[in-house]
Amino acid sequence: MTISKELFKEKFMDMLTEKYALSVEEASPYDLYTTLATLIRATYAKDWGITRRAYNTTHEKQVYYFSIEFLPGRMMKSNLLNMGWLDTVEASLKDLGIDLEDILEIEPDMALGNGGLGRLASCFMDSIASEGLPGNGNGIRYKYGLFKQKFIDGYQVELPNEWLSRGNTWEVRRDSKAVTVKFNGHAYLKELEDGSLVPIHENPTVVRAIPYDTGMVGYQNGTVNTLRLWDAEIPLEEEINYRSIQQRREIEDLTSVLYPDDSNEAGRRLRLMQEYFFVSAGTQSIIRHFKANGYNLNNIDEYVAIHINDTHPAMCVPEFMRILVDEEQMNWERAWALTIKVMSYTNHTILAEALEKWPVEMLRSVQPRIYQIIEEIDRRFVEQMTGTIDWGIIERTRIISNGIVHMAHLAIIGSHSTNGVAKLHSDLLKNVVLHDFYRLYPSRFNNKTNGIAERRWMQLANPTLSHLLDETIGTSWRFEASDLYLLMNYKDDKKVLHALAKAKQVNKTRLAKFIEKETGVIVNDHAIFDVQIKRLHAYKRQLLNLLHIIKLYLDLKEDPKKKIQPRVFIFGAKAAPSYHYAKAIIKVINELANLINNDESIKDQLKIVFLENYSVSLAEKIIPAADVSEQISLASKEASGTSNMKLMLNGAITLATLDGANIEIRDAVGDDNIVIFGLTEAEVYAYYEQANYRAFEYYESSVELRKVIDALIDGTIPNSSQEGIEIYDSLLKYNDEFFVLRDFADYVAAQEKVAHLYSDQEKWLKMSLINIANAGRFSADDTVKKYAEDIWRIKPNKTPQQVKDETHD
Ligand code: H2P
Repeated sequence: MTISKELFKEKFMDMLTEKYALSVEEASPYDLYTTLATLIRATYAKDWGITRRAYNTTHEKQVYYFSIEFLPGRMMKSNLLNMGWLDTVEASLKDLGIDLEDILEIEPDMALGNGGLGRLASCFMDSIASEGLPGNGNGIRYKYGLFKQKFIDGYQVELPNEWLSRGNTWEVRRDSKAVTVKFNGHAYLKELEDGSLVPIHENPTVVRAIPYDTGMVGYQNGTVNTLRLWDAEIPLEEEINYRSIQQRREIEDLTSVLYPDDSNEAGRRLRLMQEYFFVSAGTQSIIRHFKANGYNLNNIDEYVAIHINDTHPAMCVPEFMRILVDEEQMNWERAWALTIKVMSYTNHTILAEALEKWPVEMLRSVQPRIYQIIEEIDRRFVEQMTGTIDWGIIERTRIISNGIVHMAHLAIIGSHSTNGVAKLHSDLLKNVVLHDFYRLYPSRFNNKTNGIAERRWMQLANPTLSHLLDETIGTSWRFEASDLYLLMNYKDDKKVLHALAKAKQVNKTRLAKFIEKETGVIVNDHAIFDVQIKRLHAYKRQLLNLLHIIKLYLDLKEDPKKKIQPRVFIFGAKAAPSYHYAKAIIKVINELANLINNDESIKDQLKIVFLENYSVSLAEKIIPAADVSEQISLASKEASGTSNMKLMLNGAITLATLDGANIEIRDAVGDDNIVIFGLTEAEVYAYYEQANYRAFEYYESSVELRKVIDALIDGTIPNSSQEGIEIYDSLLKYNDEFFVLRDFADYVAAQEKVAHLYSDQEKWLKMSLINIANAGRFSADDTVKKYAEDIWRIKPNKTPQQVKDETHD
């Protein structure tokens, strides 16, 4: 799909005239953006059609990745890169007096996700297409996506993120593919004259689900897959049943926001409805598609794989059963065997939030027929297991117990594969969290360590370093991330190390300018850029980072002559709207930032920057400029992490606990090229077993720590006494759930080591190079290939060129 400059310019100007009747000089940046977006879409649309037809004609098995979150960020630059157009377009626009970067900034982030879970889904979409694998995404087209974060007086304030307000060029509404989804009402089995039973769902609320499809363009291979996101509407023939604004609003609300407030019953119910909505719409459309194309549902498992990304889409299991049994009149046993073969499930965290549980009453009222099917699955499970194993195990693994429906149990029992997302996490699932299930189904458990789309996190985000890599090791790494390893040949090459330093500096200076523009804070761009970017959560321990900064501040105040390795601490994080404690941490970080950044005596030695509204686009700006990657969760709690991989790829040195994929990063780079500290997972579990952690003892026995903790409540940090007390209490009164005090001294020592290492620039640069060179193993391309081979059993389709040759399309 290459294009010459001349042809591009001609097409671009024609499109501008066609769309707006404007010349380049007259057009606003927004006009230019939509013109370019329209042209891009029109260009890949042909391959999109070819890809779809190829999947239909070759009858290759396809995977459908069901996820309540997708976090693609901006699409324009990624599409240009993957089409092979990026350089030509950039140069052509320059000829026309347009800076591509200005146009790219117009695009709102497609932020239909929260953190790692949704971003992983989007990296996978990119990689699945880039590997030419037949794969589709299935999710919800949230009108507002994740909230827009503002800081007002240091507090997080959530504003609606109106990403669709000016339309979305990438999506195609497909009215002809709409399906209906039923909620509420009453379900029962009616006995017919011949004695057979038929399921009846009386008085349901009927909602029309409309798909909006977005092309997922593969990397220079002509494959364009589909991300299908569902919107809810009132069906025309049902309008009479939706007379009040209130009733209409309920339907609108279904796809309004990601994660409705779950601190109240109405919010939780809405969330459950959202889950059934996209599960039912997606599953129905898959089966309809395969039926329409003449497939036999009796061996649907040879054509379809459905992936349940975390427990949110776990109702795929009963919905698939409902369609096969109720609508297609298949017998239960056959349908169940097929369901298990079709479904697979990924667990993304051992925290309770991932193991969703719904009260029986709520599930029954939201979808009574689905509840009946779950009950039947549960009944058969208990029946099948009785007598073969301990009753205790059955009690702990069954789907419905004590009035609660356990969605993870449903996903495991109803699928052939359960995987964790890093080695340690998968081991914990097998040995601890899901151990009972592992005893029942050992062969279903496996590990798939997460990966990242190196295209976005290096080629798009870091052109400076990308060019240096091209000059040093050639361009093959752009296609095959493992070729980054070629860089190892230069680990002692002073010229390359120097060029690496220069590239990092360019990125740091750029970020410093951005920081000044956004926050007014002027940072020293020769300081260590120390970065922690991820959801704000107690287990991720932004608090540990905060306490260390307080320590540095107190040290400098105590001894004004003290010199430290200058640092800029950079944070990016959103707290869930009802997560009070996380918001308190944000407030205290912001107040400390205010204090330190305005303290003349501190000068350039210390700065804190908490950038608002952390997002994929913001991450693309921060990551290339990072020196230090903070991966400091309590060991065992971070399933994998993926910012650790992105930062490593961009040459940051990881400062980490032995948690999640940090362990695999350590294995990849070796102990000398990472800074490890803190409790191990085994030590954490030993504390749990012996119940002998006493946070107070750490406070009591360390003068240094005491000073730091007291600073939270003694007025040192202004305007945050309430929040300071809350955090203080979490540590001392409630015994510090995430062992922050236990790891503090170790963390301080590790940070001192970082400062020391940084002072020897040559050594630091070599470490940085070794990190970049070894980041290839975390390519999502490889991760999806493993999913494809081991779990989904799908193969890359014919190349579009082969298809073109055969079909003369
Ligand atoms: C979660 C886990 C991460 C993991 C990611 C993708 C839920 O993301 O906590 O450890 O890497 O899924 O598997 P996050 O915390 O960023 O929302």
